[in-house]
Amino acid sequence: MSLKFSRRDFLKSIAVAAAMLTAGCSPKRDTQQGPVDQVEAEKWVKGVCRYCGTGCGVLAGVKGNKIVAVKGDPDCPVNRGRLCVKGILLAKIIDTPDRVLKPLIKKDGQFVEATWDEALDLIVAKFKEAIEQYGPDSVGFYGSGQTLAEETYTMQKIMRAGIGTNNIDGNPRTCMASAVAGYITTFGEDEPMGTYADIEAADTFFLIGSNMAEAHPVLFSRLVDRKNSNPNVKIIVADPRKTRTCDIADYHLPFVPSRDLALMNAMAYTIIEEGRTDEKFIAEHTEFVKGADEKLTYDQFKAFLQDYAPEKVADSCGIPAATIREVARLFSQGDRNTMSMWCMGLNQRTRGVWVNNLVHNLHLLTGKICRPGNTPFSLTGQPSACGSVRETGGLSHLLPAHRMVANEKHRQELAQLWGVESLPAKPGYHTLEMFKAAVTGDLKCLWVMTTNPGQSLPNLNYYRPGMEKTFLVVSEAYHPTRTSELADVVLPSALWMEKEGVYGNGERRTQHIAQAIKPPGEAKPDLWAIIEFAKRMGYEKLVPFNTPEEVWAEYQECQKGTAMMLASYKRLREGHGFTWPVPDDNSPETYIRYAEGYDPYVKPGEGIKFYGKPSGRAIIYARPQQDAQEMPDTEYPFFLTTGRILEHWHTGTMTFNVKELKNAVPEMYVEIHPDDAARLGIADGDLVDVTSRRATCKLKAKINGRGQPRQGLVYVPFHDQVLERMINFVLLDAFDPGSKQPEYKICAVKLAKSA
Ligand SMILES: Nc1nc2c(c(=O)[nH]1)N[C@H]1C(S)=C(S)[C@@H](COP(=O)(O)OP(=O)(O)OC[C@H]3O[C@@H](n4cnc5c(=O)[nH]c(N)nc54)[C@H](O)[C@@H]3O)O[C@H]1N2
Ligand SMILES: Nc1nc2c(c(=O)[nH]1)N[C@H]1C(S)=C(S)[C@@H](COP(=O)(O)OP(=O)(O)OC[C@H]3O[C@@H](n4cnc5c(=O)[nH]c(N)nc54)[C@H](O)[C@@H]3O)O[C@H]1N2
Ligand code: SF4
Ligand SMILES: [Mo]
Repeated sequence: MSLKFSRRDFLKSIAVAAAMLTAGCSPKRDTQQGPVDQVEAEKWVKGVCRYCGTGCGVLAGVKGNKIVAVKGDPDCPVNRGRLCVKGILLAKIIDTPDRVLKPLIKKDGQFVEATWDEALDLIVAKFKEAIEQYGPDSVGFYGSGQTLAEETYTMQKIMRAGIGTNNIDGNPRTCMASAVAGYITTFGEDEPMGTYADIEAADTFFLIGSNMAEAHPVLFSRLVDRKNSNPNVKIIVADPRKTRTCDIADYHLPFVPSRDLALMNAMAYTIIEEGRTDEKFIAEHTEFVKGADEKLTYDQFKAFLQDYAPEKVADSCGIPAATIREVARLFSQGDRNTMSMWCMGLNQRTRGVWVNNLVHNLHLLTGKICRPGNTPFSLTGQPSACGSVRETGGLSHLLPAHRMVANEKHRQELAQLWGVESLPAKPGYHTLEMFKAAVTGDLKCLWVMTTNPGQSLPNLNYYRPGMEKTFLVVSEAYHPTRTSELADVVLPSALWMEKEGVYGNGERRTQHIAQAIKPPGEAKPDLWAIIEFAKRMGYEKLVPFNTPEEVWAEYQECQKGTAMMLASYKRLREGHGFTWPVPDDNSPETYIRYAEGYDPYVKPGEGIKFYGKPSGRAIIYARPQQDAQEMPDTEYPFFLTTGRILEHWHTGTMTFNVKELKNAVPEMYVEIHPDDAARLGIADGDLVDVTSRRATCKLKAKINGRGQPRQGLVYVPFHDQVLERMINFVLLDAFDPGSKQPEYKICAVKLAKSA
């Protein structure tokens, strides 16, 4: 590995960065990429990209106590040296003027610097007082899919085994909860059965509600490679908006928002009607269910689908029946391998779980599952939503290693392991409930870590006053943010490679991040703050560890006896990530779960076994079309959807600190269909009022931009920090009754040129 960038590398890195800015992915693998103004390093330290769930391996070039360059790790199987523009520019998020360097305490409305002792003593006093007066459920923790696994594991243990409450939730509730519930209801176990390697083995790709080109750019580049090297590959993109992902699509289905339940039922109808099912697979490995657990026969399921003939639903979906039939045929064609990928377009919905079930249905009906290139693969958004939250038990209803709070046996197993009598059985608050309890005053103390809910929750006019009212602790790397400004105490956090720990990406790959540099000022790893808090609360016995490695060793004990065994620290330090299950240090990583020959928990002769279900069978669900909670009407005639763009990350605390990214897209905007704009007399660049029943945002119109919504739909990215452009004020806070995930993707608005 060369320590110095040559002039050629330097020029190449500029060219690569430029190509990515326009295309969203790098043209070639194994290129060396680093920030253009920093070209020398003393050593390269192995880590994982701070941003998306793709989980690209990185090497951080260190000189003194500075990261001077970041390049893709050529040995990481995820990206093989590639990075997108955000990854390349990661070094620039570290030395910024808005880093928090000392604990801050709010006094008379002003933040004043404090010592760690003062800050922690105050937090402990407030938590103890609330618990004594109002009980353990009067406090809560709101975490993130961007924490390290060790941080969330430790915090959830303290909340449950120490304080005695399940009030621990996190932003994966706003992100992955419907995918989790989809996998669990259908297969009995969370997380995908396949891995990214399925991309290189699939022929038909069904992308629905995912803008991979901008949200998972390096993974998208693997899809581009697959298509370029194999002319037989066909890509179907189902999204109400034409996105950059459609650039490589053979079919784009711009259906009416929220009508994808009907769309996928129509595909299932076609597959059955035209005899394109795998009857043997259905008979051996599936059963049919309606509602929660009402058993159906196959014939009853077929009868249910009669309402969804493509010809019957074409108009309401906005997609011609012939197109629906065509993509159903492509999906189910016998000699082709089919991989589905989806993301927030399905999850952030009041019927997010159902619509997840419907993707699984298509794979189960056709038997296109648990074989290379055949898989329903939910794309994970955050770098460690899987590794740090779904796996560690970082949501109010989960316990470590995919156990459930509602399961008494699971609670007992962990109570025994942790040396406590019992764990609380009462369900904790899910995200919106937790922030609502802050509004109503039921939640007295709230600790927020590695997330920015003051900007990222929906219906902000309702929730922000609650954050101000409750005793709010915010662990942050930067200040002010839209959440830290509402805090009573801000704790300065070490960022990314200023600390050591583990991330788990969207393909079950557990990867280690080494510490490359020391944090600035008095910033500390969040794990340190959590352990100090625990000790001061009197829970010394629950935190018999000081290092992430020691936490990991205990966490591995919790995994024993489950099908979710992760790699040891030794292996993680040395290797380039392992896709679990890896039952011991000699086990290879697992490519395909539930399949004999791949999954160590499936015995010889068992073939395919969905062991998450007592019957060993996966469930095909009858799920009817249900529209979004708030559909357009005469007063609010447009659908509004929200999401991401390539250059920015969520609330922008990191990416607006990188001048190349900030300059690329300095402010957010509203994408409008040209015909709608013409009708309303709106020209490109005009300031537009986007108004819902809850609030108005003022945004510049973007017509024929990189994304083109269908008629009647407008789109706004949610990265802006300026109050009048923060679209989350406009959104409603309806959520899925099963997963409790908010419906960020759909509400109704009206548009008018700003006065
Ligand atoms: N650059 C960048 N990358 C990121 C992130 C980031 O902030 N910036 N965040 C990461 C995170 S945490 C996440 S969760 C992922 C999200 O990744 P994606 O889900 O791919 O991105 P989004 O832009 O949120 O939404 C995807 C698409 O859903 C579509 N959609 C809207 N309504 C519907 C509907 O009714 N049905 C369907 N099927 N689709 C609909 C939208 O038009 C949009 O194109 O991105 C990750 N990657
Ligand atoms: N309108 C709309 N809203 C959405 C969505 C949408 O599609 N549309 N998507 C939702 C989804 S999927 C998601 S995942 C959420 C994301 O929403 P958030 O999690 O609220 O957004 P981030 O900007 O990722 O917040 C992470 C915070 O952690 C801080 N940070 C970074 N590193 C560290 C660290 O090591 N320690 C600590 N303590 N802090 C650190 C960052 O500065 C930042 O403020 O947004 C949700 N909100
Ligand atoms: S694709 Fe995702 S993980 Fe990879 S470099 Fe870009 S933001 Fe980082
Ligand atoms: Mo997310």
